[in-house]
Amino acid sequence: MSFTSSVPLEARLVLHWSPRSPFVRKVMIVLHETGLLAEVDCLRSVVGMSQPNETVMQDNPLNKIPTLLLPDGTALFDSRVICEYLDGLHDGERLLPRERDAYFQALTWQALGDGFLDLLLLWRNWYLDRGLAYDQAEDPYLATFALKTQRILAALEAQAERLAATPFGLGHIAIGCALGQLDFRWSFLDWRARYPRLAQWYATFQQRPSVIATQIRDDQAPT
Ligand SMILES: N[C@@H](CCC(=O)N[C@@H](CS)C(=O)NCC(=O)O)C(=O)O
Repeated sequence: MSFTSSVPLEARLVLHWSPRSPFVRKVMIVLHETGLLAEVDCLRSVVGMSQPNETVMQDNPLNKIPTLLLPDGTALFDSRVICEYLDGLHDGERLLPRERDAYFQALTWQALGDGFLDLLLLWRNWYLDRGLAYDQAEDPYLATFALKTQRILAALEAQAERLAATPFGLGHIAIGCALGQLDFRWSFLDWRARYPRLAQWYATFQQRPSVIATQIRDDQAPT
């Protein structure tokens, strides 16, 4: 992988990328885990819910990253599609298992992790845009974001042992990226004390080289 600010050569994969996007991080973890990192050029792309990016939108009308460009110009999105595509390009252990029950378990965990991320991004935009405190109880949206967060964490706490006992895969990656986002933007929530088994699973997740190599960071690109 190399990082570039111009449109790269053909015959390589190009990823609309940001170091502060947890959905991009899913793809980056998959690239590390599968040994495909060297096949991809990362194009720093700044997007936001109120920040359309013409270059990204030419490839993905949703204005979202990650978006992956194949050598023939085909654009793949979203992170779920990209991760599954990459998982078909390597000979190692699959991150999306082929066995039916395990496959649907992984997809459901991925849906939970991705849904949690969607919630966290919406929640932050909601209170910052309105100049509110994140937990202003009179705002029904903020109260519901907070409630759903506790319910998601409680659901994950109940599944922590199962997560630990299941071979590492895309479901783990999505959930780990959501918890990483919680630490990155919501460190004041201190969720570990209330959900110790999940915290234990997450501590193990954090030790993987692919996870260490893809820490979310704010590069201060203008928003
Ligand atoms: N479901 C999408 C979500 C991607 C997403 O929301 N990405 C954010 C950055 S973390 C984004 O592109 N936001 C810009 C926008 O919503 O216009 C995925 O899994 O890739």
